[in-house]
Amino acid sequence: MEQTLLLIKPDGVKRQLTGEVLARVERKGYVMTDLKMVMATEELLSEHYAEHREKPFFPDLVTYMTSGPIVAVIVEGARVIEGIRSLSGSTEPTLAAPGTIRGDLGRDWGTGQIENIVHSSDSPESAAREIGLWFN
Ligand code: YYY
Ligand code: MG
Repeated sequence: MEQTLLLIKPDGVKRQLTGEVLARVERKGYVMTDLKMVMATEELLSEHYAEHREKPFFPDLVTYMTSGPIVAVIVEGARVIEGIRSLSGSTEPTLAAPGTIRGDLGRDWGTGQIENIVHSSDSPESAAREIGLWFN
């Protein structure tokens, strides 16, 4: 069965949205096969966000992602990679469709840094790589 990595980012954990996010995942019929709370390191984030390492927003992204604990979850189900991306919604909370996690719950604080509650793997290759990184 297909697996994907879901992260509830520090803003989601701080705002006590962990249960809300996981409830949506469970109601959709997906199964959590592993879950833990972790503090991310810059080294882990450099690997996780390898494609963004050279982007101008990367330092602020690291500050955001290390601002508190993250809940990391392996989610399993048929077409779960596409499914969790779809439940998550598009990157910017302001533009994410209502009904999605980011669209319903994401805030735009006007600070420049996008805080969008969740990360989800975007392809089978990313899912395998990211599950390996966060769960060894
Ligand atoms: O996959 P997804 O999380 O929807 O977006 P990406 O374009 O891969 O960016 C990863 C992560 O980086 C995004 O969730 C917030 C942050 N980010 C940012 O802070 N500023 C940007 N201009 C683009 C992305
Ligand atoms: Mg991405």
